[in-house]
Order: sequence, then structure tokens, then C-alpha cells
Amino acid sequence: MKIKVLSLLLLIVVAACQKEVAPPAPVGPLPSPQQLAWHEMEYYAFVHFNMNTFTDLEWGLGGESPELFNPTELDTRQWARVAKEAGMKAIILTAKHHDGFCLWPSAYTEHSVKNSPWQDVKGDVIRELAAACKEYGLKMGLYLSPWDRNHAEYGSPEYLTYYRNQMKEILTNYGEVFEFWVDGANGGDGYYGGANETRNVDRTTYYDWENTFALAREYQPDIVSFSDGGPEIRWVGNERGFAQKTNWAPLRRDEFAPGVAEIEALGTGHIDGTHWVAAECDVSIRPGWYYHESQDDEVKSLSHLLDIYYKSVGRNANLLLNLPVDRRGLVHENDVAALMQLRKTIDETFANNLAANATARASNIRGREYKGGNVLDGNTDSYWSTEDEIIQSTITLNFEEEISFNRLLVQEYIALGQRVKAFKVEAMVDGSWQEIANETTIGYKRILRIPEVTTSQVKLSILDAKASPLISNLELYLATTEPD
Ligand code: FUL
Repeated sequence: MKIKVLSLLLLIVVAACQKEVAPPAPVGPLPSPQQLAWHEMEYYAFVHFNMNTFTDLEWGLGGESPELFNPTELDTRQWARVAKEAGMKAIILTAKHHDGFCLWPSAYTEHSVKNSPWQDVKGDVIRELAAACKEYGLKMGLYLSPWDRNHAEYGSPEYLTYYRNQMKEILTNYGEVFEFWVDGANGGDGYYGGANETRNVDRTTYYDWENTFALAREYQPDIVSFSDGGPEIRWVGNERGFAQKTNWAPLRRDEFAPGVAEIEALGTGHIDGTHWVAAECDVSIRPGWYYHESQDDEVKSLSHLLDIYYKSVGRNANLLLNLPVDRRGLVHENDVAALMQLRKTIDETFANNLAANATARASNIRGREYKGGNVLDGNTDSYWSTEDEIIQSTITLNFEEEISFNRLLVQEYIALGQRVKAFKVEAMVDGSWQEIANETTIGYKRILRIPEVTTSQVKLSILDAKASPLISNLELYLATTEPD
């Protein structure tokens, strides 16, 4: 009998020890599964290729003849191969820019490739790109300019029907589209079916954006839509390719509309944001978005591109790097060379995660499943977390042998919300802790460039957060081949 009671007690104790601790409560707003998948894409190509490529313009007026569109060697497989080799995950194409020319044979206008000599009026650039992306394992996104300087009805309610018809065409005929891209330029002078006048619209009401973006989701359930203020992805507020150091994915979204945006807030997001609307940094590899032969020698340098990479991907944003495809219909050799240099350097810097050999000790854990070691296991679905209400906390990495590093990569487990408001990093140098970084937000990914330090202990301190921090990943690297 005694033995029975004892073994029962033992069973209860064992069961109690094994009882899983409840996961931390979410801190809203939260990303949707589509937005989570989008974060993981990090780096992808923008391709500006359209009528402007052939008129040497950035903004066509809309009266250009479709006959001008005539690439000699258009090869979307080359775009896809280059993007893939560059380490990019997708290509977003200017299906229609402000001049209204359509890269697909739209049934609703004559102003398209169906009246161009290219491929003897039978061409369809979207169809070719969709096939190339599929072949190379890339996703495809499409930019459909809301402003249309060609269309006779622009400015009237009929144009919205036209725009939505075109959305349906491009979002239902070409397989999966991961991102629908809408810019904020809207209204002004144009051809407008020959009227040649100035037309302005009310940017907040004209497009009935709420229902228009809802159509994108209806046609493509997994799509995310980009514009100045979302709904799913926001503009970062500049075209130089960088987010602010403090960068919240949450945004008070209702304060924005395409073309109606508080620039500063786009770069930082809002700590009290109501919706998850993370930032995407669009920037061109050359001065212009479109190809101009005169800019062949103005492709951004490796150090400039690296700076962009660290200030976008390294600041909780995605990088949409534009490639101005040339008149042949190819990514120019100079751009390809720059992309490959960038890829090589990023690969070299992030080849050897020095933290992988460390042991981690956390000042507090909420339970075994949330132990400090989770930040080192290479699995971003596991994370270190503290007990509820414990915010100020540290995680210390110990190394058997000293390491030297100058890059630190840290990630939050954002599925349960972006939390960290302030953190610092210290390294043990000559027997005392030396502060090497003092920063604000982390988000999906933060990468810090810091002066090289040699140490056997590195401490990450969470100083302030919306709730208990959830840190999924911590990596250290030594960049040796990056230019200053
Ligand atoms: C802007 C446009 O006006 C530019 O021409 C370019 O397409 C850029 C990406 O978006 O709003």
C-alpha cells in the first residue's frame, strides 16, 4: 500500500515537472500568416520596364504610341536567373505605370503590348515573367499604377471600374501573385485620351481603397498589398532604401491612404499602431527607376548597396531593389555585376555564425521550453522568454575561446507581436562589461554594425518592452571583406 502511495506521489511530481508552461499572451497588433511569410522574403527585385524604357523618360504623359515598345531581346528568364543568383526571393514588375501602357494584352484598352511590334502583337510580359519566376522558384508581384495619364476616363467613376477590371485580369490570369503594389503619385497633367489637360482626384476617396484592396485579397487569398499606408505593407517614406533605427511594424493605419502619408511616421511606424503594417524599402540600383543609357556608369557602389541592405533588412524592413531593365529587355551587365558583388559580400559576412558555439544563460525564463539556448538553435520558431511581468532581463553568451565580431543579428518572435522598445549589448573586455550598442526596436530582424570587439562573453539586455520579450535568434559575425 505504502509503495502504491509513493509511486502515485512520484507520478504526480513527474507530471507537474513536465507540465508545459502556457505560451506568452500575444501583444497586438499581430501579423497575419501572409505577413509573416512576407517578412521572411527580406530581399527581392523591383523591375521598372515599360514604355518609359523606350522614351527615355521617368514619367510618360500617356500619349505615347504602343509601337514604341519594342525590346529586341526581352528575356524574363535572364531577369529571374539574375534575381535568383543575387539571393532575391521575388520580382515585382511595373505591369502599368503612370503613362497607362499595359505590359499584358488587356481586354479593356488598346494601349498595350497587343498593339506593339514586339512578338508581332502577340506578346505578354506578365505571362513570360510568371513562367520565368516559376522556373526559378521566385514569387511574382505586380505594380498597377492607380494614376493613368492615358485613360480618357481618368478622374471619373468609370475609371475605377476600368482599374478594377485590370486588377482582375492581372490577379487572376497568371497564377500566384504575392504582392500587389500601388504607389502614391496621383493626378496632374496628362494625355487622357487626347484631352491633354490637368486632372486631380481626391486621393482618399476616389479609389474606394478599402474595397479595392479587398478585391486583391478576393482574387489572391495569400496576397499582401503595398501602398503608402498599407493595408498590409507600408512604404518606408523615402526612395533611398532605408528604414529608421526605431522601426515599429505596427501603424495607426487609418491615418493613411495612398498619396496621403506622414513621411516621418512611415519610417518609424507607431509604437501604439493599431494594425501590423511593416515597412518595405524601395530603391533603385541606379539614379532612375527606368533605364537610361546615360546612367550606365551610375550603378550604386558595393558600399552604398551594403549600407542600404543594413538599413532595410537590418532594420526590420524588407528591401525592394529596383533593376531598370534596358531596351534590349535585359538586366544590364553593370547592374548584374553590382548585384553579384553584393551577394558575394553578404554571403561572406554571414557565412560563419560565431554564436553557434556559445552557451546561453538567461536571467529569467518562463519555463523550460523558453530557455535561453533557444536563441542559438537556428530555429526561429523557438524563442527565449521570461515570466509574465518580467521585462528587464538579460541573456549572456559564453564562449570557451575568445571570439572577435563586428556584426550582431537579433530577432524577435513576431508572431506574438513586436515588443522590445529598448535594448543594449555589452561585451566582457579586460574583466569588465563594455557597452557596444544601445538601441531601441528589434522586430523581425535587426542587424547592428559595431566596431570589432574581442571577447569571451556577450550580454544582450532587454531594457524596456511592451511585455515579456520573445527573442528567437541571436547571431554574431565578423565581416572582413566589406568596404568601409
Ligand atoms: C513612384 C513613381 O512615381 C515612380 O515613378 C516609381 O514608380 C516609384 C517606385 O513610385 O511613386
